Amino acid sequence: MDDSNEKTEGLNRRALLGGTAKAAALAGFGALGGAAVTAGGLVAPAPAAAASGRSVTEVKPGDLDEYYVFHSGGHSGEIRIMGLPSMRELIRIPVFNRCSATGWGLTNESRKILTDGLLPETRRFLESRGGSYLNGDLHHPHMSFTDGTYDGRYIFCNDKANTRIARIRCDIMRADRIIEIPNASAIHGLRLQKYPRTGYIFANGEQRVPTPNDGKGLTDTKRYRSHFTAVDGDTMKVAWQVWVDGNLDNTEADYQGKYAFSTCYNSEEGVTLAEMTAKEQDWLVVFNLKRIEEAVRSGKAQVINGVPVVDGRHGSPYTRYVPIPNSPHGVNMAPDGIHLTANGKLSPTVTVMDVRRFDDLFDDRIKPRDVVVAEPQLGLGPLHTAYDGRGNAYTTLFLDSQVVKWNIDKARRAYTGENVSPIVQKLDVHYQPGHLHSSMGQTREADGKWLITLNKFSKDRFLNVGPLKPENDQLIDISGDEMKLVHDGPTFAEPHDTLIVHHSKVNPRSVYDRADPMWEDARRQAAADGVTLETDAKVIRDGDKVRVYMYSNAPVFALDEFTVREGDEVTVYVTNIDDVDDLTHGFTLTNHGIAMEIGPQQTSSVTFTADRPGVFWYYCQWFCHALHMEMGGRMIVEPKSA
Ligand code: K7E
Ligand code: CUA
Repeated sequence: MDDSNEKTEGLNRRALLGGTAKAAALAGFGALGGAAVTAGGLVAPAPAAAASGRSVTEVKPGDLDEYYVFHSGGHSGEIRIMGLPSMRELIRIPVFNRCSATGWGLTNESRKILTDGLLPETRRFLESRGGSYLNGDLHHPHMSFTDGTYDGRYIFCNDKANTRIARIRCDIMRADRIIEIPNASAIHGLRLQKYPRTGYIFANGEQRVPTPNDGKGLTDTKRYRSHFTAVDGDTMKVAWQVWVDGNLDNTEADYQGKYAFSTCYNSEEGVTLAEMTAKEQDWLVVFNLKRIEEAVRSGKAQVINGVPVVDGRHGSPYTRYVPIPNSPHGVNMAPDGIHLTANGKLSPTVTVMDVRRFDDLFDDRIKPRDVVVAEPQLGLGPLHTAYDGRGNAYTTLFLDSQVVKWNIDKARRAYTGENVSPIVQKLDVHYQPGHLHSSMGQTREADGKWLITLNKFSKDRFLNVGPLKPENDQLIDISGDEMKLVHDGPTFAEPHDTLIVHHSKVNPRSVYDRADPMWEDARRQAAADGVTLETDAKVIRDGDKVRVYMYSNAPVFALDEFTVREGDEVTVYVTNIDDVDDLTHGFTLTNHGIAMEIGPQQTSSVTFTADRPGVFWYYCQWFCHALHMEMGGRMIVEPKSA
């Protein structure tokens, strides 16, 4: 399709459809596969033609990418790191999922992280189910900030499925703390305090549930609440929560450290789809951080399940509600520190607010809608907006299967009645985009070079791999006046959001620090057993508990056999004493469902019951040496009666 035609006729067609946008949108959401065709009236899209001639995405063999991309893994529960512009997947970070390769969810160290932060009632619930959740729904990874830009310390992310937040250390690219959020249900939107630093993690409990959710008043929906949560990113403790009206969706923070914002749908507070979408307007909730902190400090909050909770429903001093048409979804702060957009989803509009007006709003000098400075009609199904740092915004149009580039200043002028169109260009993407993200675009240092759109449907873009198709993450060059589609990237379920971070911000280790807190328990136990992890190979019997200590040094384990008795509870500690970049070992115990990684200078451990007599070989599954195949040993399990 010719984009220039689309550019000139686009707005009129949308305006025409505007009145029925909601109906079209709802119909489209019901029949997603064909939505682009039915709702937008579009013909089949043209193949990606923009990359003609030179390939701007090529990273030659041996060369490095310029950016890290931290890609959410959606309901796979993990994060993937990609390189940009190559879009090569570099590695995966297991977070809420189990990982066969690394033993995440199996090792004592990772199980501790997965279980320590669970609420007591959840631990009881999981006791008969292996102790920890097996799944997660990771939507929103975000890097910690200092002074409005990424500082390379941590990545925080949410688990919508099981109401959790994880913190990932960027020095080793592993989670070190995962907490379950009390009172709230289904943490969806997650963003970080940008200024002066992170600071707070802001998290939206999307679903409304009774508070406390203790089995009383189950059908009294007046008692249902959505909780907005602020977590202290340093301690990973919940700082406070706020009750709001409606269902919280996405969230964002300003560059001044004064306010957080959340989009809400279901201002109707209904429990069925029809009830939830009945009204033409929902809202953006603005949270006044100082006032909330002050209320918590002076004891005005009620403590529910150990968390101070303030009532931020309509009329409270802690919040203001800005009406936004209709079921707004994404909320995105521009790098100029001034403009905030709420994306209409069921409305073809994006609402632009000037955050400098929020002080007046809280002092009741202006009305909520007075903070709105533009509301351009962009197309059908606006979900998320990104920025290039040059005054332009890029919004995904889910139903139209397009990205629309528009100019913030022109949108403001159009709002005051000037006859100017803010739309710069519309580009077809394939298909149905959700999030999009520009390089460094959620920081003060937005550099306007790249844009990734995360498309929910790939349909015909790749070889048919069966009924379940990959998503399609498309790379768009935004460095010039025109957006150019330059790469199709298939991904597994399901990137909702992504981060494009310049490589200079991130500096991971190549080998572990022996003092790493991750295996503190192993260190303590070894000391109690009189064992030095790095130099001892020992089997310690303690009743029917057996602790096996060994180190590994390519291509040998320090123990080539150990003997236990049927029924023993066995813990194997392996310390990789190789001090060499990229020299990871593994420990796989045959027919016991056990495998774990042991990175250079790392200690890993796993506990199991040796409940079958026999000979079981263990081996190193990480190719480490010319004699890697020979790196192994035997666990001999003597029968009880012997
Ligand atoms: Cu739009 Cu969970 Cu950020 Cu999906 S959310 S698209
Ligand atoms: Cu050690 Cu393979």
